[in-house]
Amino acid sequence: MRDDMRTDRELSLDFLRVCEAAAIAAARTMGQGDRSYSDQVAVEAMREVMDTVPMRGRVVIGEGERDDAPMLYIGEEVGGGFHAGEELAESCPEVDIAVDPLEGTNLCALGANNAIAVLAAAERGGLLNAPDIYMDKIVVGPSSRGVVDIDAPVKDNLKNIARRLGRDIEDLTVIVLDRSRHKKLIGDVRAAGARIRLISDGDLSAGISAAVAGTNIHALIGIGGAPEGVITAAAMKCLNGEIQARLVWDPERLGVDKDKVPSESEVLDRLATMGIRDPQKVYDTDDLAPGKRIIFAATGVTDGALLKGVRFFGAGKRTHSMVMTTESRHIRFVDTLHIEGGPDTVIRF
Ligand code: VTB
Repeated sequence: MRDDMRTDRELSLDFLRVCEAAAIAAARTMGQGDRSYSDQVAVEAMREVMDTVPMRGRVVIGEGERDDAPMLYIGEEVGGGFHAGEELAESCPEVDIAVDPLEGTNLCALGANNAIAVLAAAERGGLLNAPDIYMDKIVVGPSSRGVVDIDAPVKDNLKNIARRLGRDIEDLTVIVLDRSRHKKLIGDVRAAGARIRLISDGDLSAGISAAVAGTNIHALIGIGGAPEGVITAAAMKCLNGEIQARLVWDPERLGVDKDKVPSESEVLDRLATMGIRDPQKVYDTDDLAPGKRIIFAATGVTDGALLKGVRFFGAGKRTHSMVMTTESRHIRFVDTLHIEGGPDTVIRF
């Protein structure tokens, strides 16, 4: 990297501001019961602050294709570097960005736990350009790295995780999205003896919790979105965790009617145009986030296992975030007071 370029550490603090803005906007709509409105305000806030970041960013995972998404669409160029003069632009790093301005739109709309605003960034090509289809995932923390296999029976994986953590399977908690497609998985986890936390939404923040000791979450297993799998992988690179994943489009496995999901030929065509030659491939952390220089930032929207939700007080707001980079090896939990009141504003610890 050139000396005059913004360092990843500096950029990470810029991305922190981006996530904070999205989280604050979404949190204002908490409990209103309108998930698309919550999402929309998060997207708008994220997009606005993104342009103040001195970079030449390109969205690789975003709100969808250009035609359907007015903002943060895949391929959109974001960042102040595009508005700067040529000389200044040169000093703005080129980065690929994966955003989820509001992960858990339903959670926010209902005021339920674990909604977050999140993004990951890397050097060009550092994040897989994943299709917006389903993905089967298993996510574990550093202690269990290398002992799980997405194709192994659930019981074997749980046995290995328990051994690594020096406990019994009965002492493990696994997070699973509460969906009919997970009937067999849930049965297998129960039969193995582990405890389960069924969640209504939000497998990205759940995956991150699995990689942080002390959350009492030891694994995330099951089928969620592929784009979120890439962002999870970026977090795993910073947290030394592991994700294994495989794309899924078979309606039977998804437990949905054929007409609810794109047909196999449509999916395969789409994957081919995206350069994915082996649709059955098992992706590991490095396949999903091959970047050498990854930045990850997330801010709590509603209260969660790792992050507190946004709090509003008369003279401002308070946000709780995590920011990390593979370069600096710092995991920062950031508690920010955004003061809007005058000089008499009381700052509370
Ligand atoms: C949601 C969401 C997850 O996957 O479940 C979605 O809550 C896909 O599943 O956080 P459904 O279509 O069954 O809701 C995630 O978005 C991310 O992986």
